[in-house]
Amino acid sequence: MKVLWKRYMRAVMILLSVCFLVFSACATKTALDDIDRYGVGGKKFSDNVTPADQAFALLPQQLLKVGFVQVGHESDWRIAATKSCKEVFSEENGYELYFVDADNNPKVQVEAVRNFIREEVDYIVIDPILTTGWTAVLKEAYHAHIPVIILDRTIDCKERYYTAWFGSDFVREGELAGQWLQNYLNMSERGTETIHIVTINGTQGASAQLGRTEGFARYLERNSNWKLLAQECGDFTESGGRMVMEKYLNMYPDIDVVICQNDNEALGACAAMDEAGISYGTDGDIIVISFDATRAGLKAVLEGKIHADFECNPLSPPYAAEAIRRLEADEELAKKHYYLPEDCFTADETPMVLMVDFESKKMVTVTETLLEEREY
Ligand code: GYE
Repeated sequence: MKVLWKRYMRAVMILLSVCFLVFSACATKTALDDIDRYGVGGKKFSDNVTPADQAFALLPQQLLKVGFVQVGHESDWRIAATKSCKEVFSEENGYELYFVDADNNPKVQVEAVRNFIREEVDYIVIDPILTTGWTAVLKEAYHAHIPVIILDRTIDCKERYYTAWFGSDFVREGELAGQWLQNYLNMSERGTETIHIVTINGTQGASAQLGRTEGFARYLERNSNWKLLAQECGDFTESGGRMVMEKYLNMYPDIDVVICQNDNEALGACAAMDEAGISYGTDGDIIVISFDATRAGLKAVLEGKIHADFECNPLSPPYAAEAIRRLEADEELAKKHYYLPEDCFTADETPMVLMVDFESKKMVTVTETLLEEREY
């Protein structure tokens, strides 16, 4: 209702201004003479453009207020997502952006959303830290008639309380990693050997952590020779990855595989192995698997430090902007949930073809050119 009222008031204001400008145009004739056949900034109007159209073009554009609450700045992936958000929701593009970096604190996220509601923003965009804790505040946004768009991680909340979600299939990412490892071990004739695995998990309770763990666990179940020694949280950070790996290296002398739930954790784990003098990577003893496929991660793939990297696309803000554009034009969104396109990477020159849920996916070979052209 409030949204409709705001739109109604905006339309009335625009109509009044147009009437005023058209009236002045007719009265003085000179005001619009210069733009008779040319719009603002020299843009040519077509011959049948009316004075009202020309007057409309002169009106200041009203900015759409968008409140965006980000997880934090824990990883390269996150920094790429924030950059994309700021580029997309710029003043130039017609937005007034209220941006909050929650520094990985779920309470700050909920408070930020409450402030957005108080500020009466037009849209709220949330990249949630955790799946839980959203229902109450999203109900408030719903009753204030502010559409909410969720990006990246998912939330546990009734679907009616948000308009759309754009992100990744985290379970599938975990499954792809599991299948890659299974094929790789078979190809290296280690398919029946006992394989000792450690994992460095992302932030506990984030859907990216839950999904990747669940997907990989399906392959742990299928391969009874795989032994999961430990899984601890590295919080999606480089320092977290390094700390957990240092601990693992002290506790387990026989690690075969380390699964890092993002590139920054993987880079931290590599640093810990370098320091301990442990060999890893394509020419070493420990197999390293990672997620995200940021430029830093793919560089480590090219250097042979990381064996396989499973992409997670951070560029969801343009999708949120497109959703907002459609909502502003009173168009329906075709779906509630949208998955972003993603690839899997190795340095192999003859890349493996993975098959999950009857869908095949050819892995992409990382090259110098690919790195140079990578957006994030
Ligand atoms: O993998 C990690 C980031 O939610 C998918 O969060 C995202 C994860 C991503 O910090 O690097």
